[in-house]
Amino acid sequence: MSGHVSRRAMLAGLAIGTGGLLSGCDRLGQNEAVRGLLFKGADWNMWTQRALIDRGALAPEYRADQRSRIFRTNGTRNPGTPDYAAHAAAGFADWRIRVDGLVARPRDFAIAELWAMPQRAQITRHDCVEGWSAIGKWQGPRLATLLDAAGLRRDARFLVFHCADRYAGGRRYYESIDLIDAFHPQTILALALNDRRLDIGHGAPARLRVERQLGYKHAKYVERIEAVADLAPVYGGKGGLWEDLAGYEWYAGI
Ligand SMILES: Nc1nc2c(c(=O)[nH]1)N[C@H]1C(S)=C(S)[C@@H](COP(=O)(O)O)O[C@H]1N2
Ligand SMILES: [Mo]
Repeated sequence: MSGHVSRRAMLAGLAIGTGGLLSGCDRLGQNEAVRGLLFKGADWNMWTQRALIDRGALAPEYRADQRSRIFRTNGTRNPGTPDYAAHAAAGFADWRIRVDGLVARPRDFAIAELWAMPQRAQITRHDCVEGWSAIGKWQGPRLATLLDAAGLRRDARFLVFHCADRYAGGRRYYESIDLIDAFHPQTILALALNDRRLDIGHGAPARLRVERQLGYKHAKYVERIEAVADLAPVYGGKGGLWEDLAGYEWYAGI
């Protein structure tokens, strides 16, 4: 009820009205407007405030010499469809990532356009729920740059990543994140791993990096990013293929 409304307002204010606020947790508390949004509502308890501030914190970053010698692949290692094979053969020159749903200007991004955007590189540790980790350097534009270009609407609350690969029964791999993760400074659409263009195994031509969460959230083979108000009507309704099929947590914080 009112809790729901103020949470939405807070997310909209943080993510859209004040882009960049989440780049540091001390700045978060220093801004008058945000402090008002966060701390004045009677329905906001201390736990919620702490949780939100924590969500803006950065994942640890590592030195180049700490990178894993082998960064294994997991899940789909090649979507294997004729369409994907044709794109791969053409070096993904015609691949487009569609950004649509609750945006003012739905649009397609070519991979070359993503390379032309300001890039962020980060050396982070990937943690898979199956019990393996690897440290690698990821590079690409911030997701925020695409969302700003498309004009995210104020009623948007989640971003759904539709992938090119399908699992048994023709179910598409998909994942979703909220606006805090969407505008987190380390959330990028990675185009390169360890200074090389992403290979097919790691999700070419573009895959999500959402560094505060487990591996299955990092959607590979992204072909569409849809802004929605509610996850219930999307595929199985739980916000991701493994959430739908295997009961994985939607928020897989690490
Ligand atoms: N499209 C798609 N994305 C995916 C998966 C997948 O099967 N399909 N597997 C997920 C899982 S469980 C993990 S651990 C990582 C593995 O990424 P990597 O292959 O680059 O190591 O991708 C995630 N993203
Ligand atoms: Mo995983």
